[in-house]
Amino acid sequence: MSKSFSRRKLMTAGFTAAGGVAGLTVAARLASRYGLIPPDWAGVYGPGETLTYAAQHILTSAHSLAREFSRSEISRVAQVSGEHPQTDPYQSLFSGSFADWRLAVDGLVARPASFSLAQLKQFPSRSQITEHICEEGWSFVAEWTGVPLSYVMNLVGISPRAKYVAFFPFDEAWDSLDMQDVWHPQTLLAYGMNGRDMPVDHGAPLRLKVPRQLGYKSVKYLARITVTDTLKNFGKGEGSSAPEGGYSWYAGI
Ligand SMILES: Nc1nc2c(c(=O)[nH]1)N[C@H]1C(S)=C(S)[C@@H](COP(=O)(O)O)O[C@H]1N2
Ligand SMILES: [Mo]
Repeated sequence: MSKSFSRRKLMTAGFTAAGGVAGLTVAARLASRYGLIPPDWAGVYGPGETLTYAAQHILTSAHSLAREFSRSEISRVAQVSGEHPQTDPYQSLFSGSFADWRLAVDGLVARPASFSLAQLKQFPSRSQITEHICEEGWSFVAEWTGVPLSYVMNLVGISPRAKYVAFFPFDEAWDSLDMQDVWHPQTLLAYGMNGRDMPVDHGAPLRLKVPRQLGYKSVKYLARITVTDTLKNFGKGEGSSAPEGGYSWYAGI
């Protein structure tokens, strides 16, 4: 079946969905056939989440870029969401200026690895000035510097079975991305912000930066990254901690 035909069919299903639950069920079935089901599809808003995720994947290209800004547009104030982890092991790593901190990368990879901050800083870096948009309604523009996630994925050699990469911080706010966002050039493992090391409030020593999605996907205080073919066995099986708080796993903007 041609790609354009399946796209048209799915969009038609989207319009049908406006007509009610029957339409949503049809849309969900089509989305399943074309691999467009998000991991939190079974919740209260399940069919609706599927439509959002499917529509965005169909209507935006895998390579479309989030807007980048000029230096003069960097916000003077960068809001902070939440507190840095107050317990060990984070507290003692912080006391030691993160010299003993490591990023573990495991799961469906040929060469599981553990990277120090110094190692990550030696890899090719990218800087981008993008807008951080929180689901609570505030936003700011800042420059983030880091190593593209794709570079690290290539280094550890991920399996063709990989469907998602899950990100575990030192607090509870874990999340995951599908491969489209994993390979996206603006998806960074960021250790710098506005020309300095990542401030503690903003996720030191390393955070994820995903400018095509809402702020909560950009996990701060990273400890471990796991490559997987299913998210069913992590947390409540909904792909991230967000659905537990009523937010959707996919937060495209
Ligand atoms: N580990 C962790 N990552 C997190 C959060 C968190 O509480 N813990 N909050 C998220 C939310 S809701 C937002 S808006 C951004 C805030 O990033 P900032 O504090 O750098 O502005 O981080 C996201 N990443
Ligand atoms: Mo947020």
